[in-house]
Amino acid sequence: MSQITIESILQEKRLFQPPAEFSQKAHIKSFDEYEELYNKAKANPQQFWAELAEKELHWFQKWDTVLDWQPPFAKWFVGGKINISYNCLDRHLTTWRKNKAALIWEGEPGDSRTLTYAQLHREVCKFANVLKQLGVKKGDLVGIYMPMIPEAAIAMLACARIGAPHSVVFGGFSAEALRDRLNDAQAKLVVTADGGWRKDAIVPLKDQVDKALADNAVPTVENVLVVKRTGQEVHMEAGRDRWWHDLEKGASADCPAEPMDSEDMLFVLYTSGSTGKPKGVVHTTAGYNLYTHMTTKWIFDLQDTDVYWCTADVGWITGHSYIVYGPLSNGATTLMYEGAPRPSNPGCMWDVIEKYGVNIFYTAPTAIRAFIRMGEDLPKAKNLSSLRLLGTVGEPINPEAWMWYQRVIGGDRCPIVDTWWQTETGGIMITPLPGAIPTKPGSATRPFPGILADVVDLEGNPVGDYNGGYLVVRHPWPGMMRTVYNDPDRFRRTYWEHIPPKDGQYVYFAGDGARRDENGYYWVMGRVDDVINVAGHRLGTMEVESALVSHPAVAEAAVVSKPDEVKGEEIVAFVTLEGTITPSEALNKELKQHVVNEIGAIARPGEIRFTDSLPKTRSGKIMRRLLRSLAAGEEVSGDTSTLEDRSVLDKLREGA
Ligand code: 6R9
Repeated sequence: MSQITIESILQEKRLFQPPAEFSQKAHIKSFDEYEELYNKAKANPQQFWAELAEKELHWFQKWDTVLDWQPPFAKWFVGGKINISYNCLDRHLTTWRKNKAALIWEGEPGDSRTLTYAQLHREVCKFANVLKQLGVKKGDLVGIYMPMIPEAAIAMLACARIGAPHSVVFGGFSAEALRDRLNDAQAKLVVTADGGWRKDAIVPLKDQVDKALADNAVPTVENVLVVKRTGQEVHMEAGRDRWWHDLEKGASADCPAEPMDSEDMLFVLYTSGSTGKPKGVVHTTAGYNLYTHMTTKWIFDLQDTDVYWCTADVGWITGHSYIVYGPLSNGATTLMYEGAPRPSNPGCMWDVIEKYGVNIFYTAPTAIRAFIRMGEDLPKAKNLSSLRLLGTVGEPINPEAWMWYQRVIGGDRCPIVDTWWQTETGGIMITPLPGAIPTKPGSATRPFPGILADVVDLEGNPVGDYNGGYLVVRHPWPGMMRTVYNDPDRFRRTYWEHIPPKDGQYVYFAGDGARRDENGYYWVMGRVDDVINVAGHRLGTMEVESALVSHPAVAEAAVVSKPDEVKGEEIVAFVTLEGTITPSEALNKELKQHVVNEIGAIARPGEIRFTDSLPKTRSGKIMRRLLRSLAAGEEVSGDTSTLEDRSVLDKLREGA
């Protein structure tokens, strides 16, 4: 859970006005202007979005119906024809932006590349033709498992260009996790690289793909395309695997963008939920294009000369919406960085800002906390004066980390946008508009125009100011997820029926706890379900438990989190062992590694505690609340009367 408590809200009186100089040049210049937009959108959301869609995007054919809402299924801009790759590339070529830098890339070993809009367009067209040659057709799904190199963005845009939905799997996921996702998505082709650089070492991506596809484990995959990045030896399976550069050489650079229906699927992105396997979050074309376009424009206040840098990985939604689609749709210069702070270069982020004169910097609280630990000297040794706006995303930010970010990185001159949103929402939902909305450290402030947020109890009643409750959204918005891939029932249950609809009014349940203060500012407290947030990465406790239980020595596992200074939360697993197996240090290590093999390094438990039994209710449910207290080293408080066997708790305490 977040470090932000009700006390910190009540005590947090610091308020920072947008600097006048910033506001004068901003797209949205004052609080009044924000309120006007907000009220206009609230009065008639459909008209609000339709006007922007007309003005801001290119359409092959205009829509007939702005919104078709059959709760919980929404369709936006029905009847329209559009292509997001066209909006991100082609339309800029007839303007002065043709030779503007679209993508600046910096590799971890220090190599770099810049692609102008014309060059990026050419690369995307060529790769789209490669896909076509290999038989990829409109509607076929392409898996992308890549390091942070330009080809990742090129592959995404090429898929969008020909109407092949993509499913990007984060390069830090294991072969097993990759296999599950490719299977669920029924991928026809996989795009990968021999490897990628991560903290001075090579991540062997192609080896992982080989493992994932071994023994025909993903029968739908026909081809694997491999980018040569690191140059190490890799196995190439005859008839299946091909080098990107070999095929690209002969490909034509002429590939008109396919006019897509507004509601054609653009991508599936897997994310963790509280139960079962990861969900395939489905986003479609037109609404997602409009929503990421508008949020990027107004929240990052993009100006034509800006260099904009979002430090996320393209394997997450933040990379999709705010490295690739949102910035490029706006004709911005987006920076992509392969590296991360590492012992050989802890100050590398500040080097990149200085080298390229970055103006807008968007990162995560866990990164900011790590920067704080590394000390002020590193950023202070660099020239960061190009920065004019800072952003954060991924988890609640502690007010003191916010203050540090503002002072040390922002030089007390840059507004901070603390942006709350989710894989499911497609784009940012609650956020300051930097020239318009005064900020309070730790608050994501106000809903974006067109977003009707609220805080309610489990029956759906508004809880009023200051009271904790569940964060919900009351009206559909263009960037919202459309369904869970192949599982519309799960979509309905998870997001729309958790809080029962009242008088036919459905509300979107985000899974976060929140409070609203007297200024209408939102304070997001963290997840209210069994989703944990380790270093900004979403993990379901169930996923980690399933991974542990899949080890032959484990009988039962219960996973909770405890607060961690840098990562936000850390995984603590309580494990009971099979039959005669006895706990040992070696087994402890082996189980941690087993979780890494099953899911990836992001899920490595910080701590595994062996126990004889787990605390359960009479109906057999594991009482995680108790385990959470134990893991955090707190006194177990609250009601324990439903515990079946009280001695379990005493034993666990003794073992701690
Ligand atoms: C974009 C992204 C979503 C969950 C979300 C919430 C947490 C994200 C936040 C935040 C407080 C913020 N979260 N941004 N909490 N303040 N500014 O991170 O998507 O990976 O799907 O995670 O992250 O708990 O529900 P995703």
